[in-house]
This record gives sequence, C-alpha cells and structure tokens, in this order.
Amino acid sequence: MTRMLIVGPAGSGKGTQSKRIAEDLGIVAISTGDIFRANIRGETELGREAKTYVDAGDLVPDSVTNRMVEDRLSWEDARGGFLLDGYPRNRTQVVALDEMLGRLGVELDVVLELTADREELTQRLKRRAEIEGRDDDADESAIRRRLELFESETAPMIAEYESRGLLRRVDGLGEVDEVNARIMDALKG
Ligand code: B4P
Repeated sequence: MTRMLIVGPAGSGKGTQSKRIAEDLGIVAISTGDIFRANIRGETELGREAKTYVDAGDLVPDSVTNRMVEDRLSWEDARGGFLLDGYPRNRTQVVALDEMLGRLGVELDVVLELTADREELTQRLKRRAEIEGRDDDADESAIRRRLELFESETAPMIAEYESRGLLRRVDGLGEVDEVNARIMDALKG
C-alpha cells in the first residue's frame, strides 16, 4: 500500500507521470488541477469559485481546496493508497493534509519531487497550450505566476517534507519513459 505525493513546478511532468505511477502501483491518482478543470467545464459551483484563480495561475483559496481534497480522500478507491498530484502547494495545505491523514489514521510513505529548469517548463506549457488549449497555459503572465508561486509557496513546503525524511528528488528532463524509469528506481531505493 502506498500513500504518496508528487510535487514540482507547472510543466515538470506531474500529471503525465502520476497517471503512469498510479497504474504501476495499483493506486488512485488524484489531481487537484484535474478536479478543478472538470468542475469548470461542468460549470458547477466549485468550478465557478475556482475559475478566476486557475485562469490567472493563482492558487484557489485553501478553504475550498482543503475541503475538496478531504472529501476526495474519503472515497472508497483511496483506501488502498493514493497519489496526490498538485496538493499540498503551501504550508496551510501541508497542515490541513497532516490533519486529514491523522483523522484517517494513515501516514505518507513518500514525497516525489520532479525538477526541471524554467526554460524547459515554459516551452512545455506553451506546447501544451497549442495541443490542449488550456487558458492558463496560453497566457504568459499566468505561466509566470504559477512558476513564481511554486518558488515562494511550494518550495519551502518541499523542504519541510525533506526534513521529515520523506523526499525523493528526480530529474524531470528527458523523454517521458526515461523520467518514468528514474522515478521507479527512486521509489525502489
Ligand atoms: P495543475 O493541474 O496541478 O497544473 P500544472 O502545475 O500546470 O501541472 P500539470 O500536472 O498540468 O502539468 P505537467 O507538469 O504534468 O494546476 C493547475 C491550477 O489549478 C493551478 O495553477 C491552481 O490555480 C489550481 N490548483 C491546483 N492544485 C491546487 C492547490 N493544491 N491549491 C490551490 N490551487 C490549486 O505537464 C506539463 C506538460 O509537459 C504536459 O503537456 C506534458 O505533456 C509535458 N511533459 C511532461 N513530461 C514531459 C517530458 N518528459 N518531456 C516533454 N514534455 C513533457
């Protein structure tokens, strides 16, 4: 049974890799970004709440995000393990996740960080904008905002997991298969 997080800046390959890891390990991948986008497309109340933040590359307010994750983690399919993609992203969310896991009586096994340089990240997001048409990828200022927020809000939280001895850092540059092989090695180690 595995309970893990995947963290990294926008474009580092979190979404791409988390689907493959989850399939290999037989656990469910839960992406906060995917849940927001599905709700925006479905024009639900949550989607209406999240849209302006997601489009601008800002973080959706913690109260909304934390509630959504706690609900999702209570589903039956997360009992046997899970891979959280894109959550937590700041200190408040780390504290909230600790509390949620405490209530569920479980602990994290591993936090995987994917790294890549800013130039590569920006290129990947621009390429995806052409293919998938995501508003937050098409807008340069939203890309910049997401990368800045990663540095200011998310990087310090990764340091917290490192000090807990949970962090495995993997180079996200190269072909998708190559990165995946590095991840599987890091998870074995
Ligand atoms: P996310 O959905 O998490 O978006 P992201 O950071 O851009 O990562 P994503 O998973 O999509 O990209 P990936 O690196 O896999 O968040 C979107 C928004 O939702 C946030 O800005 C925020 O507004 C909101 N949000 C989400 N979580 C939140 C939270 N916890 N709190 C508050 N708000 C939250 O891949 C990028 C591209 O690179 C893909 O096109 C892929 O094909 C390509 N790629 C991947 N690996 C590659 C490789 N090895 N080589 C070449 N290209 C590769």
